[in-house]
Amino acid sequence: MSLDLFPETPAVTERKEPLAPGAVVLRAFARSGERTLIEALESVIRRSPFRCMTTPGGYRMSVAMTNCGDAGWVTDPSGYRYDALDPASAERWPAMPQVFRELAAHAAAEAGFPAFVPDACLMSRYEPGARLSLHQDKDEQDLESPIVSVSLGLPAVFLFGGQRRAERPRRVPLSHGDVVVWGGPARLRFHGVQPLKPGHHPMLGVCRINLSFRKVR
Ligand code: MD6
Ligand code: FE
Repeated sequence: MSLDLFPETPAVTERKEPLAPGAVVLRAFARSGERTLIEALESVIRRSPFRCMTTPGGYRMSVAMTNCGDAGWVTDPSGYRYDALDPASAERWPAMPQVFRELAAHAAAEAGFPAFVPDACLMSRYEPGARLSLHQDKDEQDLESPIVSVSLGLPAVFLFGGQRRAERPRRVPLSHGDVVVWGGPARLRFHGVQPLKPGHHPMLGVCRINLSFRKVR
């Protein structure tokens, strides 16, 4: 019999959970670097703050977004696009912090996608009630590279669907520090986020933040 007098807290144990061919959840993967990650996040949003964008259909998104890296995803009544400039400042998006790039590359490698070099990080802030309806991430020229999606702050239910919108999605609870990677045969799967439940996170307060890394060009 082995006596484990000092078991690790389950919440900080890293584990890998397969979701589908080409898709995996890396539990607690971003926990060890959380402080530097949040400091880097704060420096980005000082220059390019979160803002609620408008969809081409004229709806104001409940999720507030910003970007860092060479290309930033924007939506406005004229459509969706990647743009090198932040429309709010007419300046380039903030550079992608090194800790962001390293985390994304390391997570992708862990998921079986070596040599991932993201050029865009789409940052999303969810307040209670905010949601993201089922969609595909398909505005990128490079569909060979995976999506690396980092969850911080309040927990959420991620919806991971199939290649068709009509396929019933799996409900995947995500907590602070969890990373989801999907690529290869899973790259164009539909996915979304259920309305955020109220709560308070000790580091980020009343919100969830998602970092979504891509290679756009
Ligand atoms: C998530 N986010 O927040 C998943 N997609 O867990 C996304 O799928 C996403 O945050 C496109 C743009 C921004 C996003
Ligand atoms: Fe997405």
